[in-house]
This record gives sequence, C-alpha cells and structure tokens, in this order.
Amino acid sequence: MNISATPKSVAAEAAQILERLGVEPSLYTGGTLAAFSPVTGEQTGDLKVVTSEDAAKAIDAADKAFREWRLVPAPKRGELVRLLGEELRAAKADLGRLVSIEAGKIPSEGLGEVQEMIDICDFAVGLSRQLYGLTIATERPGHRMMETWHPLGVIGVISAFNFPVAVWAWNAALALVCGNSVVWKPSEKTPLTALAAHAVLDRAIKRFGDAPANLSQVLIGDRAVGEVLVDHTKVPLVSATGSTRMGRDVGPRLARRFARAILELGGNNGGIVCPSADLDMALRAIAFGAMGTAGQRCTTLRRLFVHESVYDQLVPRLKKAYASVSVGNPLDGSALVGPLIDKLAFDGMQKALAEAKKHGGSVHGGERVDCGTAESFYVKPALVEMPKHEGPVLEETFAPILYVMKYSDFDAVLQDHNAVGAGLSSSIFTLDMREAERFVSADGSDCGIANVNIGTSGAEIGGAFGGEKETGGGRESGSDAWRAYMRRATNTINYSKSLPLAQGVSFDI
Ligand code: UN1
Repeated sequence: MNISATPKSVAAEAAQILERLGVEPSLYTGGTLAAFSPVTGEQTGDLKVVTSEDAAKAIDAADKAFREWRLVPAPKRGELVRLLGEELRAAKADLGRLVSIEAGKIPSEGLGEVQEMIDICDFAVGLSRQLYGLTIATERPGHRMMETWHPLGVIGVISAFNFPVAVWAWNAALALVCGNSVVWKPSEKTPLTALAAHAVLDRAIKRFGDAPANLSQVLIGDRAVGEVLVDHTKVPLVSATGSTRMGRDVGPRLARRFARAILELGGNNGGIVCPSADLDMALRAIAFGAMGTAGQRCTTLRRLFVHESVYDQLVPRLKKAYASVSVGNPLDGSALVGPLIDKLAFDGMQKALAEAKKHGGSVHGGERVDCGTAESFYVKPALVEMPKHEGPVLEETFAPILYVMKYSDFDAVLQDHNAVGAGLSSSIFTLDMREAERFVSADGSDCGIANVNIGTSGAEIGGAFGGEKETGGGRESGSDAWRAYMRRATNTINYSKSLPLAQGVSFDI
C-alpha cells in the first residue's frame, strides 16, 4: 500500500481508504451490487451480496450471540462501545472522507457524520451505568416492587444513504450497551461506508477480546434482505430509516408479529420567520437548513413561512445566497453544496419544480450544474416563492428545494405549518417570547423536534431524535430512547410471612 500516492479517481481513493480501515477487497470486488460515487458517477465497487437464506442464518447466529452478550454486565458492554469510540476517533479522517465519496457530502459534513458516531458512543458508554429502573411503593406490607430492564434480542437496523453510518451508530451503540446483538442492512447506495464502519467496529471487538462471535453483522443485499429482518421471529425490534412508503410496508409487517418498530421516515420540515426575528441569524440558519447536504437530510428545511412585514428584507437576501452558493465537487473542499445521490433524485426534483410552477410558484435556481461528468447530478438549490401552501409543498422531495410563503396571521401560519403528513422537525425565528413559547407548546408545532432561533437540521445526539405522524413516531439516539432496545419486567417481591392479595381480594383455601 502506498498511502502517499495520489489516487487517480474517487474509486482508487475509496479503495485506499478501505484498505487502511481493514476492509477485505474481496468484499467489494467481483460481486453483483455495483456501488457508485455521486461525486463523479464513477463505479467504486462490485459488492458480494447475501441471499435471503444467508440473512436468516445471520439472524440465527446473532440470536446465539445475544444469549451470551446479555449475561455480560452492562458497564462491561459499555467498554466495547468505549473502544468503538476510540477506534472511530482514529478513523475519523478516513471514514469521513469515504462518506464524502459515497454520499457526496462536503468535508465538514462527512467528518461531522463521524463525529455524530463518536458522540453517541460517548453517550452510550455513560448510559451503560445508567440503565435505571424504578422502585415503586407497593400497597402490600412486607413487599417490594421494582422494575428491571433486560436486553431485548437481535436488533435489526435498516439505514438510508443520506446518513450512511451515523444512523447505524445511533442504533448499534445503544443496542450493544443494552445487551443486544445487531444485524444491519445498509442502503444499497452506500455499501462501502457500511463495510468501513463495520471494520472499525471489528477492530474494537478484537481489542475487547471476548465478545461473542457474530455480535454485530452487516448484510449487503437488496430489499429481500431487509424483508428477512422485518419478518424473522428472532428479531424483536427493527429500527428502519427511509421513506414513508417504506414505513407503510415495514410498520404493519412488524405489527403483525408484535415486533417493535422504530420508524424514522420522511420529513417536510417547516420554519417560521416572525416580525421580530434576527434576520442575519435566520438567514444563516435557513441557508444551512435548506441547502446543506444538498437538501438530502430528513431534517432539511423545506417550507419557509415569512411574515409579510419582513418578507422584502429577508427573501431578496436569501435569493442572493441561493444564486451565489458554491455548487461542486465536495472532495476539493471549496463547495458548500455537493451532488444529488443519483439521477432518480434529480428527476424527482425537476418534477416537483414543474409542479410548483403549475401552482403559480416562481422558481429561482434548480437547474443542473455541469461538474464534468454526465453521470453525476449537481444542481443549483432552488428557492420557490409560492402563492399558497399547496401542491408539491405538501410532499417531501429529497432535494434542495425551499418553498417560501408569505404569512400575516400567527394562528393561521401555525395551522399551515402543521398541515402536512410528516412531523419531524420545525423552527421558529422570533425574539417575541410569546411566539416562541407558543411554538413549543401543546398547540404549537406538532413535530418531534421544535426549535427556536436555530434551524431544523443538525440535531445533537443528546436529545431523542424522531418525529410524529407520517414520520413514524420512532425515537433514536439520546434522552431515554434506549428503553426501546430493552424489555421491562415489573418485579414484586414478598419478603413477609403472609400472602396479602392486592385490591383487598381474599381467596382462602
Ligand atoms: C437523517 O437525515 O436521517 O439532525 C438524520 C440532523 C442529523 C441527523 C439527520 N443529526 O440533521
């Protein structure tokens, strides 16, 4: 290996990174799943895929691992995740770069994604000594009541291309400290980062020493592999990130066998700019929220409601920012907006813009930007002034389109804000505490995330992450999201010499 050699192509650079991270070349050559980099459209690998039978076997093996791992004390399990955090720190530059190559993120966002993995590891390590249950007062003398949290089983993780490794880490770090094993089906659009992230975990497992075999596995495969995870009786929880359409399929299938679901589905996130808003701050927050990650976060800002009194101050500045934002190759470090993931995403964006025009929208930007290859899809982010909150505004299009609407009445704008299917993230920009408090109150934003004077995206791992309505209701990451990865037992212990029955029932034989 010659690290100092300048790779001739993104594929060559990806191969160098994979080699440094310890991924066997046989895993990504000579197979049937083609991987591409959206940066140039170049093919980066031919991955071996697993069959449905392989997937079922992997789940059986994971179940065996679970039965051992659940007996390891939680703080000791935390030690494995601490080592994972260490290995991720060491691999941050390489893994972040690979995220940029495979998902098209600009360098700070590629590195930021790895930082998010490190952060959840730190959180999970602390958690490994805090899997608390309650002690509860009983009505019976000489009794004690408590609840105990036990490991759950094999946790299935299905992740999307746009956060190809962080979302796995949110789930895996919690699942592992909670005493579970993990089987991961990554997006077919980002399989190389999955192999790389898993190789980093393998290093941590090696250092840990005596973890059971098959404690964590990654299954490269198509939809059928995800279906095995969803339908297998040995998988009590599936955490799935993707479209609402995918969730509509996965949710009922899990419900049918009474398995748990953590669903992280679409977002159609709104922001409200009020008369008192700090417009300089709002401008920056809106720009990052709407154009960052080329509009491909589930938390991307997609709908903006601007009060009529500040519309003519803010919107021309926003248009200027849209016109001047640098779009280009994310690997060379100067662009703020990288490519869309593929042609399908580009076509979806163009379709939504055409629809918006039909509804009277005036479109600024949205055109393709030539970045040197026919197979890569770069676009100018689009700002669309809409006369009404309707048509394509009501749907999530996974591309950088910001619909901007004028409002005059606060109650009415709150209603419009909530009048979409999705309920993930939301923001208000105001210095008026009545508006701010109302927005985060029971009759304010109906989203899982409601922010004041910051954008809709870029949540920290410490809070529970997820959304309501068509976003699926799941919560991952911080706060008490860990509870979904464990089962709760209520224990009543009688240390007296009599057997009083609850509720005053007598049953003397
Ligand atoms: C996603 O887009 O699927 O809040 C997750 C954010 C990131 C996570 C996004 N921390 O934007």
